[in-house]
Amino acid sequence: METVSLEANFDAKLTRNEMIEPKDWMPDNYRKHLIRQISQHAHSEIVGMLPEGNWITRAPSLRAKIVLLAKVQDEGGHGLYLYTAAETLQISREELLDQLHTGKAKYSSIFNYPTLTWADIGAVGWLVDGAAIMNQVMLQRTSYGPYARAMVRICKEESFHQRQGYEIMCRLAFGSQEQKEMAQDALNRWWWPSLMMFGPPDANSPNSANAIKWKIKRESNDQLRQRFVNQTVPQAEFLGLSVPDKELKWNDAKGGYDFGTPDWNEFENVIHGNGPCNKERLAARVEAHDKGRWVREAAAVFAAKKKGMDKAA
Ligand code: FAQ
Repeated sequence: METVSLEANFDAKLTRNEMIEPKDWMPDNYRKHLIRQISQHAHSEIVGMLPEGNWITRAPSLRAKIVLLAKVQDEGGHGLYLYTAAETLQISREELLDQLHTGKAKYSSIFNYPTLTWADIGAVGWLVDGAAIMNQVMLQRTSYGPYARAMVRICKEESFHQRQGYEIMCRLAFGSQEQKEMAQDALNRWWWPSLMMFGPPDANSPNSANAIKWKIKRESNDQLRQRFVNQTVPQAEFLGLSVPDKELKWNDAKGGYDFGTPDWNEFENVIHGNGPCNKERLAARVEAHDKGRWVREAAAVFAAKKKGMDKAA
């Protein structure tokens, strides 16, 4: 088929809201856009295990430890689904990981902030997973089949993650004065970075036009950020905590909250490698990858031997 009719066919599929599958023809820029977004998303899940993993040995009860362990393992699983989805776009796992380890590929800005207290684990579950779900619900209807199907599974687990975080916040906010102060301090530090997770304002988002045109993103960065604020402020009120934003106020006319502007200079710094924990996070991933080399080699040798034995049988 001629490229023109291939492209017309691709556009028609998008118009009919049909999914694009790995064997379908797709424009090269669509493929590259997806590799960028899906791999960034996968890296975020894997790097996102680090700030929470930091607290597994210090969880305040056996129950809290088991729940956190399960959550962190889920994040690892999400990373694997997403790497697999990205691999269907003609790029290898090695190449994707190399892009992360050399700093060529980004991962979510949020994971470059430290988890200083147990309340931070509550805030990460409540706010970070809350923001992640807000973004990922629309991605269940993204136009690329393997990505959309991965998101369906991921969203189910993220809901549990958000609830476990809110449960920790409830315990602290309704606990002793000192615990309530810890919860407030965590909210103060995680609020603005959570708003930054949605990406730059629409007017400064270079990838959004194509993402919307190709139905990769169904809603814009600002729309999702607004919905997150509308949903989360009443949850903070229920906890008796105050959102650290002097400009926050309900706006009847728009049926949502007005809120202040995140520090976009800080955001730019963080996504360009200069946040509080960027170097530590990347070094931890590179070290884990190097230390896991013997496992990958042993698995490859075992798989090759098994293939040989199966052939001989
Ligand atoms: N951090 O033109 P846009 C989770 C970059 S999963 C870092 O608006 P786009 C689960 C962007 O890449 C969290 N970089 O880009 C969990 C681009 O640079 P590039 C991850 C960011 O793609 C919870 C440039 O800025 N979720 O948390 C960020 O249209 C707890 C211009 O931006 C996803 O990845 C940022 N926040 O929109 C795990 C969801 N924002 O690539 C463990 C899928 C923007 O051109 C514990 N991704 N940039 O060099 C998306 O929906 C989109 O990619 C956005 C960005 C919304 C993140």
